[in-house]
Amino acid sequence: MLKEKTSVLINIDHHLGNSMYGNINLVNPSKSATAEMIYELIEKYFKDSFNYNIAAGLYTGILTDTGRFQYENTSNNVHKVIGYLLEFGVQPSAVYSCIYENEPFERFGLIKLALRRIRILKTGDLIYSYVLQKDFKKLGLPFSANDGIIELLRTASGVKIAALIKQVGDNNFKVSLRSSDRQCSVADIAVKFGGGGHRLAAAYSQEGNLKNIIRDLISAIKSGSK
Ligand SMILES: [Mn+2]
Repeated sequence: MLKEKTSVLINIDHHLGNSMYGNINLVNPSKSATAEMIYELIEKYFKDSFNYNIAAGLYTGILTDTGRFQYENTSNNVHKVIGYLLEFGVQPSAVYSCIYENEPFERFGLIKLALRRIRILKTGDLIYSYVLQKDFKKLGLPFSANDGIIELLRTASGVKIAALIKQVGDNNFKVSLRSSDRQCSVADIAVKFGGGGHRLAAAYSQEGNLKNIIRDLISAIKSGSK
């Protein structure tokens, strides 16, 4: 007799725009990080199995998903979770150095390109730049090498929105958005393009050429600020 194969897809996420694709959907945008939610599941059902490796993984997930504890949904609770994880011997300075001080030299080439391409709207509504597939190819870098560039753009003083446009296919781009202005929700902009995220950090994908992506982004921002 053939045994029927069954599987259950559990979707765990803290992002607002989650499409609820799982059989079970644990989606809670009030959480600081997806790893915080995973911590709570382990805490509830497998508390005895906590060890250094699990703690280090969850710590890393929380550190990166909160943007090093900078996003506005970074909560009192997530810091309590961090306190608990540290009891297992996780060393913040060692994890930090592993993740953020481990850059291959080629990555500076990518940052250099992104900085050179920066444009700022005169209105101060937007600073943006872009990275292309050929950049990654030329420098021998994985796509993830763009991590952090958007945060760099966001540090510009007096600019409301930062955008990094990333080519992911011949005619396909992913746009990451950050807002430095609490009144200005980049999730609202991302949703217009079928994406999602949080008020201060969101993303969407769009087909077209670079020119069109930039044009549509600027017009969405302009119509949003009216
Ligand atoms: Mn996140």
